[in-house]
Amino acid sequence: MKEQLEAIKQTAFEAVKNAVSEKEIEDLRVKYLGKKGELTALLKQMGGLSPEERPKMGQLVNEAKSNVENLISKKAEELKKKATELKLKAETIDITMPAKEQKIGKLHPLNTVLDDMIDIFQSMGFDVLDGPEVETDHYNFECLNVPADHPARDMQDTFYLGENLLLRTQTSAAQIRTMETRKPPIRVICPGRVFRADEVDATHSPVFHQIEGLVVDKGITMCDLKGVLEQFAHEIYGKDTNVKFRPSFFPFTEPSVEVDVTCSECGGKGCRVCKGSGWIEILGAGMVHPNVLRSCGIDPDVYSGFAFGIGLDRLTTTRYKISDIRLLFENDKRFLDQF
Ligand code: 2NL
Repeated sequence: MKEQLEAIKQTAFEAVKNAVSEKEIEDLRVKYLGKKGELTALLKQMGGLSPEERPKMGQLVNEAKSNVENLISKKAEELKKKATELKLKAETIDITMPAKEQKIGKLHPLNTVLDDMIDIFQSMGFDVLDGPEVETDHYNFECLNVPADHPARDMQDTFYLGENLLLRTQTSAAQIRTMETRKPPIRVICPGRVFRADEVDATHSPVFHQIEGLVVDKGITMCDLKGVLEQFAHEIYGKDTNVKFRPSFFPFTEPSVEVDVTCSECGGKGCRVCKGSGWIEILGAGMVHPNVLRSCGIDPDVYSGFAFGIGLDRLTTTRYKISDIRLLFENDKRFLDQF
């Protein structure tokens, strides 16, 4: 029996020493120390021994059991540590690897130019207003002193949605509502989408964008109009840009002007962009017509004001040298990614 014990011990030690996985160690634990294990089986055979031999042998088997047990525990620990080390090594993160590029959205060029314009007017004390794109004939034309026989009212030029409903042709209506509800002093700009039944080509789109401005107070004169619009032109095009006020006509302003700036393409020499004139028209403006003030319940004998309308699309295409206005509305990602 002693030899048997010695043999089991030897093979057990050898097996534990050679084990390479945690699973293998667990199997050995069962094989030698489990309920049906080899060393346990030896203990069960002790009944056949003489009473003198029994305690001695019992001690030996128990010693062997605890030796094997210790060895197995140690080896198990060792293998577990090794496995963890391997796992950590395999999962190492290389922090020197370049990061994956995160694609983030950008502003549409129209919005970039609009934001600049809003900044300029806000710094001069203007509020920014919004209004509906579907308007009534009353707010879009009547209040603005546009007579019934004016070509703008023609079905050919305006998108009518019904007898009196239409897609606004300018953002003035939002300002008309302001004059009806706010008391002067009024200083507002209204940026927004406007619509005209134009033939579509490289410089005309049926949908485009406008910023209109309105100032009403006691004692507002043409000087205020010139000061504000010159300041605006200088902030957008730079201090060296010349600004020219040219007489013009709009039904809603009297007198009316159009404002030109030095062509930024040729510096005023004359080129394809300015059609040889050296000037680019950027906006229309004028002193608010007394009829318009009256239609909003403002007494033109007490108050006066000026208003202006700026096309956003052409400002954007000239700033970024975009050859066709339609590109602004197609939302082609390859185009938009350039800005
Ligand atoms: C242009 C001309 C203009 C206005 C718009 C306006 C608004 C009110 C009263 C009077 Cl509430 N006028 N707006 C005035 C003059 C010109 O736009 O060519 N825009 C691109």
